[in-house]
Amino acid sequence: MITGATSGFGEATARLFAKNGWRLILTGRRKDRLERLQNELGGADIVHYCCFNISDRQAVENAFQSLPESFSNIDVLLNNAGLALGLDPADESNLDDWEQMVDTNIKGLMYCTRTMLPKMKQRGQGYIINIGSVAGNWPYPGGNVYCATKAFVRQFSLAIRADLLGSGIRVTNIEPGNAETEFSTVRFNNDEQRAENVYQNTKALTADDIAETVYWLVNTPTHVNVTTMEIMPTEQSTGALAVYRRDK
Ligand code: NDP
Ligand code: 8X3
Repeated sequence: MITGATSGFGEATARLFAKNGWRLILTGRRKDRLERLQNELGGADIVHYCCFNISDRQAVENAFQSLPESFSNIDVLLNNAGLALGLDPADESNLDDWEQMVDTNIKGLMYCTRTMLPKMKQRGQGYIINIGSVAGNWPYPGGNVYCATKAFVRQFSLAIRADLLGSGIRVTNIEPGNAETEFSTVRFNNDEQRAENVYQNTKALTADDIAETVYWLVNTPTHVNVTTMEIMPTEQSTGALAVYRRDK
């Protein structure tokens, strides 16, 4: 099951897994894209899609409860749906944007995980792969709530691993750096020029890089649990700590 499969990492992962013979449950809000993917990747026997807003707890529960029998045993949950909105300093940020990031990146991921875990535990197997971010480790100006949501994803991943010890269920938090997807278009409210600038004159990660990472993780032996994986482009690094200097 891949949340946020209508673009970026989620879509690339869906394509790679379908190519390798997996059956998929794909989610997102854009039904036209889900329908198109279902048709492209082999039809309703191979791909089941659920169109819902992940921040709507009831909708998440309904989607899981109404899975067809043949799709009801989930081997891998890729908690990928998420977004950043804005890059303004904390005192100027839009509080609605903050709420939407919390509702999507934190609550949506919580709802999917909690709704799906009991069945995985009952089966004694499964894999939860969360998409965190370097932003959860390395705060930056304007990142404020987005960074904080991804720090949640990191700590939640580690903490549920502790709960699941002995269950046979694996948990990994992937923490990508700069990757060219629709991420910046969404962050900058469809300002394409501003989004393009993020990837200009630098070689960013691609969605396929993350898809291949997910595929590799899933194919490691079941006694191996990669706990966290931070992946940056070669052309990205951390910066120095900032020091404020007063005018003389
Ligand atoms: P995209 O914008 O390309 O994809 C985001 C996906 O999330 C879409 O499929 C979107 O589907 C889905 N989504 C967003 N909000 C909701 C919602 N409320 N309900 C259901 N689905 C939702 O970006 P990426 O592929 O880059 O992002 C995927 C994940 O990777 C996110 O969690 C992001 O924070 C993280 N990430 C991205 C990085 C980057 O630089 N690109 C780096 C590190 C982490 P739809 O709009 O159809 O609902
Ligand atoms: C996305 C990467 O650095 O824009 O999580 O926050 S960054």
